[in-house]
Amino acid sequence: MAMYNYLRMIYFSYMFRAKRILVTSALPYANGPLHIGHLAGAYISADIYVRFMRLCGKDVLYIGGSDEHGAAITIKALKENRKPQDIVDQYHAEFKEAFSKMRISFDIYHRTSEKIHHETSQDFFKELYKNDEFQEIESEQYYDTEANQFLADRYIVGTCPNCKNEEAYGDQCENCGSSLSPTELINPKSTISGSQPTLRKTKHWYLSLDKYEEWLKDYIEKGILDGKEHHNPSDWKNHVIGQCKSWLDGGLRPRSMTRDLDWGVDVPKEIPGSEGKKLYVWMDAPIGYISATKQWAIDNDKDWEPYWKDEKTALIHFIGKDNIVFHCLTFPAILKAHGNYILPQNVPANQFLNLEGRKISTSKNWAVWVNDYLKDLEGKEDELRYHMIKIMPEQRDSEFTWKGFQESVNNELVNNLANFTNRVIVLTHKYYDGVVPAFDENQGISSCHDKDELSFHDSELISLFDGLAEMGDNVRKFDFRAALSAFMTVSSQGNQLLQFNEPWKHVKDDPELVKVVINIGMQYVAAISIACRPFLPKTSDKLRSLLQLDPITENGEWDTMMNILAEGEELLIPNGHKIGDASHLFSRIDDEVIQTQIDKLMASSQTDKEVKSPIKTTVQFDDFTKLDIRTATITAAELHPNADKLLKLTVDLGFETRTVVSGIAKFYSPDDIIGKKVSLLANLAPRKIRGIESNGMILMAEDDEGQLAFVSPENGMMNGAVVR
Ligand code: B3M
Ligand code: ZN
Repeated sequence: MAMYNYLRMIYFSYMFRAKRILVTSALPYANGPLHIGHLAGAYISADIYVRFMRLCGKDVLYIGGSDEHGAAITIKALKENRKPQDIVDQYHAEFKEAFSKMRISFDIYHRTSEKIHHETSQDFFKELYKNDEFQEIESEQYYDTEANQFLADRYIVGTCPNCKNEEAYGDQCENCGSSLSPTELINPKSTISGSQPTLRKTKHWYLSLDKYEEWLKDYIEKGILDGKEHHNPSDWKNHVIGQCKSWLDGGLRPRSMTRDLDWGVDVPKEIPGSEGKKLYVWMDAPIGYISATKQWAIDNDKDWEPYWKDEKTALIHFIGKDNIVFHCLTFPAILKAHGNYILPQNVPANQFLNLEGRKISTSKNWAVWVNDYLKDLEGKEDELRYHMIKIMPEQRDSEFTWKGFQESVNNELVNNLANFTNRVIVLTHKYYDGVVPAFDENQGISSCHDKDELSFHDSELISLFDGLAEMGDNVRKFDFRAALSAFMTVSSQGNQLLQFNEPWKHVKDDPELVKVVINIGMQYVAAISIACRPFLPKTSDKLRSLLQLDPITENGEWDTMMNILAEGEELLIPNGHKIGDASHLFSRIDDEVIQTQIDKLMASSQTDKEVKSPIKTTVQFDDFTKLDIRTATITAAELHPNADKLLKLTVDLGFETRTVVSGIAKFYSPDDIIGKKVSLLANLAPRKIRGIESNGMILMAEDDEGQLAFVSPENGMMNGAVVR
């Protein structure tokens, strides 16, 4: 067989150089069940990466755990009249089970209520205190006089000054996403007693983030740490750097690292004035990654320190975009202030996953709960993983729909992957009693016998190598959607091999061709059993057992495979190897199953859905006919010179053009809407809006979350048509 060392050289020079890799996934708050948005954000992505790196023989440690502090948990406890510990025990157990069923392969799944975590974070706090990293600042904070306590930001609700949402929290408005401070809220109310809180003086320890501003700028924008090259910023996602930059450009201010709370890690008692004070949850939670590593080291008789202190360790945090500032700015500053710790090599944060056209919302029950899925679609864990990877919100928000899920399973997993592997296995049984056939090495080499010419078998295995190399490159770049697509292309190539050569037609007239085709097919299936591992771990086990090959232990199998393919001396599944019986890897998901899930989603979100916009009082038909609504096309659009929220539009009614001012600038940029078909209320009295006369109104639909959409006629309708 030909030697492909040149391939090998090119390929292996790209290998990641770190000596060990420490991977973390955000610690979910133990105050409510997991939904698919969590999975898509920080868990499936991390799991692909760690499984792949283990397959490459790397020393990888994967840390997870529950975040059991913070006001979100005490609020839940208060609402349900339970103890916080009781709440976190419940959700910690649920998370552990859900993650294990979804095969998220943590090396440890820890929790922040453990003693080792309290001690580790207190040690951090003391060290920072000793290093003079804190400023003690007295400020006025909201106090609930009925409940006799200071109110954490989350305990205060009020009207958002930006979007007027009446249920904004003291730290953030979940409607418009702006981060707030409690004193910005209009009409603040305590969620404990419902009373209006009053401002009282209190003292806290503030980390001087401003002091680290330049240092953080170097780190984030240039990848330079203490004057040395640390990483290449172009390896980071644009949206991650973009978010950090906007914080840095806005100027960093000291951030309070403590709270007046009765649940959390105590401010160490050695520190004067510590009584009644707890660490801010965003101070202790990331330290949770360290305490979990310590616990793992104790359990496995290992040393934790190289993972956090040796420069040859690459630290990677997988998180959702709402946690970027804490992992890219605050935590690095805490680590720096402490000293002797490494900093993240990359923070490949994901954006958000929407569900059936709306934002996932726990309070509105608009979610697919992981534990429900695991019950309702038992055994279909890899199917969910597959679809979530395919739509992973890597660069921008994306959307889960049940129909999309069904299509992924039926068209891709069943029709492509399962179909190919099954055909190869069935044909091997049919023609060769389940034994991988030996083949003629010269098959397909043209008669001139050029020494460098590759045989049919060799060249097919080179394509296989190329496909796998592309998959691997994309995993290393955190581009998991592209990696999955490269993987599926390998399976499609396998299908094409069968389709093109039609071995079933040539058993009699060209038995050598059939042998070589089935042998190549078997090499593809064997490669798939390894390559699918990061995405579809359960399927990998199943396929290995169908092939009667050793189970994957994630201990260098990828490298071994790539070496075998590159050198061309051995095969992935040897000639003469006997495989097991055929069985399908995936089965189709029927329409009824999908409809049941859609109905369930609609019904559960309906139960406690208050109608935000009740139907208005009845009008008569004559009232309606007074409105002259016409179809029209937007032919020009520009920002209103005097208002951020407005666009100045030119609309074509067919028989005339109009200028219309519309309050949609937050949702659409001018370029996006030129050419858009719309409905226009054409006989609305003209109005001057910020200095521009508007002649008519474009009709928009607005949902409960304030999202807008055009009410457009179907394609092809003329301009000026009457709507009635
Ligand atoms: N618990 C927030 C979240 O679940 C927070 C992450 C902590 S990571 C150290 O989104
Ligand atoms: Zn808002």
